[in-house]
Amino acid sequence: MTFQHWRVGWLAVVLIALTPSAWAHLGSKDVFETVDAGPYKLFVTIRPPNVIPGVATIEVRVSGAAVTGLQITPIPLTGEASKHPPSADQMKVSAQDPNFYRGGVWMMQSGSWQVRFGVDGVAGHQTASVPVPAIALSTLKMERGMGWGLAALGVFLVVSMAGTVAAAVREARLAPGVAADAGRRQRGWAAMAAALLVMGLMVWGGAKWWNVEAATYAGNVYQPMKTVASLNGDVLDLTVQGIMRDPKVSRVPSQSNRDFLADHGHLIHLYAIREPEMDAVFHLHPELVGAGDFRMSLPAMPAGEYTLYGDIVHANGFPETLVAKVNVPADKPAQALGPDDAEALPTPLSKGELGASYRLPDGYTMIWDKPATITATTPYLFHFRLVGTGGQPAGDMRPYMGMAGHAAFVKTDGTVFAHTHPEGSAAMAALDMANGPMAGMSTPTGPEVEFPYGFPTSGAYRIFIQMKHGKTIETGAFDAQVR
Ligand SMILES: [Cu+2]
Repeated sequence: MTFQHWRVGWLAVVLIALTPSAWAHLGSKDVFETVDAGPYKLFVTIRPPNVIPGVATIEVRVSGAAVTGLQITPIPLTGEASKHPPSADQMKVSAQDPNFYRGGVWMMQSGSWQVRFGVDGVAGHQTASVPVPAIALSTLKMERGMGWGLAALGVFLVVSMAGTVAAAVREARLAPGVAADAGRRQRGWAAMAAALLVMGLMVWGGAKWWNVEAATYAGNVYQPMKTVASLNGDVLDLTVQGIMRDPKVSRVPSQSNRDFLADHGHLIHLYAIREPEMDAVFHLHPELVGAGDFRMSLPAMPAGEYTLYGDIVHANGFPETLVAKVNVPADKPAQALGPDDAEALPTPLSKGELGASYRLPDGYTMIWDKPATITATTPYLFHFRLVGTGGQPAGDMRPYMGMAGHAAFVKTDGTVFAHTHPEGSAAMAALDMANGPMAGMSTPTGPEVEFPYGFPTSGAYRIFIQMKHGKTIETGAFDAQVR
């Protein structure tokens, strides 16, 4: 009985320790992606597990050429194992909707993965891949009240078990109503002492075992690389510390600060957002000047405290969002904005919610065809349009850093930051590795852009959307209340 209870107790502790948080893209782990497999179009949602090994759940909405079947296979994004995919699993088509498929794949190890989709239909067999970073995310500290509660329960179990053992030795063979003699009572006390000793050893052993398990698990939990920002005159310096892990001990790959891949033309994409009002946003591209050292001269910025969100991609395709803070003084010298850099100064959060149309400084307007309600974890294709000064659709649309648009979904409490593209939320460099170079690059076909995305949690978000016409990079800002 005691053993069973202890097992339940340990299980509770394990479950608490494994409660999730999230990472690359900050706080937004699910992958939302639109990919083409030949003439088949897939809108893919992958929800990676919070613990590894674990099951990633996958949903696909198909369009384009008619599809008759879908298969999924998890494969590492790089390395020898990426060339030897295991056998594929069939996805299940929805009974209600013939264009909706569901499935799941086991992710056995942390790291940079892809899910390969095999599509059968009128256009024969085609494939496409979506990168998935899979990592054990965090251990949460047990709440103090819960800890005391479990400890009290444990003490109660030990004491009552010792009492039960003592009573059994003392009275089990007595007839009802007969009192135990001195010898039996003495043996009862001895049995209680022995039971306490045995259970004490069990608790001690259990704690020791648990500490070893917990330490191993902590070594296997992903942490973002520590990033420190400093400002010297107008020069911003970002120092990134790598995390090296022993592959024999840790199941999480090392995070090097010297293996960054260029992602749509830059080694880092940095959003600087003034907190807490989110009324100034800059999309910047510092240069790598040394190992883990990014630097740039900042443009004119309103003074204040900024949160910096820097997206980088490791050589194995694993993306990471680096987070740092910097205080910009009022008298900071300033440089002009770089050719790929952009800014916006929307009204402060406290001045009320931004509407679905955003007036840009040059008289253009960006419009969000906003859903009536937005719910957390639901995949959406968010649609934005650019109209000119006379209300006509904007002309002369250009790709902005190789894409029809860039989006940043930022929760106002700072717990979520996701920089995404019309292809989806996977890093472009990883998408290229999965599908071949330039597979994902979208060129604007008109003054509109769509972003597949699902908000991870309910609450207030501010969304920054960027599109380019002529030489002008427009940054629109929108607010969303997510249920
Ligand atoms: Cu981008």
